[in-house]
Amino acid sequence: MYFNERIETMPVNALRKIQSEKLVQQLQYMYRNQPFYKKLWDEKNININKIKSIHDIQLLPLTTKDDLRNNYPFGLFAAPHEDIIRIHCSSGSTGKPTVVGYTKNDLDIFSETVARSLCCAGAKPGMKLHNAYGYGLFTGGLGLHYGAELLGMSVIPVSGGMTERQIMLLQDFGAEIISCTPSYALVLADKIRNEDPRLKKINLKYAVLGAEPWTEAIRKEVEQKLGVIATNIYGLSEICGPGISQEDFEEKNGSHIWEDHFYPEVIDTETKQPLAEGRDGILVFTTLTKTGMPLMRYMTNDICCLFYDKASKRTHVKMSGIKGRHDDMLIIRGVNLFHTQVEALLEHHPEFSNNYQLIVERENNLDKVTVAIELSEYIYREIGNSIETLGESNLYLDKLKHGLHERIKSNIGLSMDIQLRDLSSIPKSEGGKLKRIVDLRK
Ligand code: DLL
Repeated sequence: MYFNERIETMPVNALRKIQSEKLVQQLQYMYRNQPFYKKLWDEKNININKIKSIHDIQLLPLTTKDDLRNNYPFGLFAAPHEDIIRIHCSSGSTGKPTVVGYTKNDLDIFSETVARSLCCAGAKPGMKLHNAYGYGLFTGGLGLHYGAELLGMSVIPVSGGMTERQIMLLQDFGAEIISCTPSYALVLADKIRNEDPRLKKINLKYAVLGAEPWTEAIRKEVEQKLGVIATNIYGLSEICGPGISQEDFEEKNGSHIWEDHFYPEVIDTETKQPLAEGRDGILVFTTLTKTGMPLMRYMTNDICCLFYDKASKRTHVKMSGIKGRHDDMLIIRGVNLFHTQVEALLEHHPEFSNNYQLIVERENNLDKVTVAIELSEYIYREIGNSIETLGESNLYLDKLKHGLHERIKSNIGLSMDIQLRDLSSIPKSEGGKLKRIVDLRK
């Protein structure tokens, strides 16, 4: 039931003591090894020696995704390069990703917190995990993989896609637990139910779902269609990866944050001041034990609230589901996407104007993005007429569309439909501003 019972059920006061001790050590380590933080704290006249308790953390400035971007790729690494034994990335808001370096110490923490999360989700040593999170730069695949191995499970590292093969493996290998995004769980469920309505050949009991926001309605649907208990796993690569927090399979009312490693706060979106339990705001994390790339008060931009659940088996604070974003990041089929990433790919392509819009829809339980983009003026010399008049079947326009589709796919990893539009045809809102994202999902 627990992976680390002593820590997971530790009284909150004892947890605070550990957090304070770890914070003091982490601050000293960061000051010595991360020139970015040394400069920041020196400039703000912050004497880290005066910070003795976790309650003093609010004296320290916040870290943002911009800070990571400005230090791309390795500027925030605290350990020497020979000690960085793995690198992961997630989407940045421009063409460049956000980079995270892990030491052996960090990967041990990563595996431990994922092992705790899997237990919390219902897993036991000896069970099989069908891991359908993507393996690669994304932290989902490898993160779940090593945590499950540490717990003593056998891992089936299927990764994403190839749905038919996934179903065959689920039927033949009899995995009890699946990990994937909630939207992919629904895709699998629908396919399985078409062939095997009574789930006779499927042995799944639990689903560990995350990497994108989901709702109670989706939980019900996955549970009913796959015959599982579905719980939420949350995380972000900047702080570690999946398993920063996890829901208990019997409680299903918020995810425990493993606070002895990741200290959470929720701050007001305007004042950036800490909010009390139960109030929604921006989730902020401090790593207390990392050595590869520790971060102090990192703004995740995820909106949620924190609360202590006295009726829970574990003492660690819970977070609600993610209720939105404070920035304009989209999550499409588990891939984080900023519209500015598409914008960066339009540079040096004078055929396109700067007027573009991402239209997000849901089709068969999967998100679909269409890029509507206006052509630039000079193109009309090539095609001689408006797109409206030419219609769809124009070789030159087809080539343009195909080129952009391929550029987006190979840079961002998502296949998007391209809709070419005539100049000034995308409606602007009041004030002449073009709405970059039109989200038509429910
Ligand atoms: O998505 C890590 C992960 C992998 C979590 C597998 C869970 C399972 P990133 O690619 O860095 O890392 O994206 C992090 O995804 O800030 C949230 O906006 C969103 N996110 C992650 N988990 C959840 C969740 C991984 N359970 C960003 N609910 C985060 C809602 C989630 N949003």
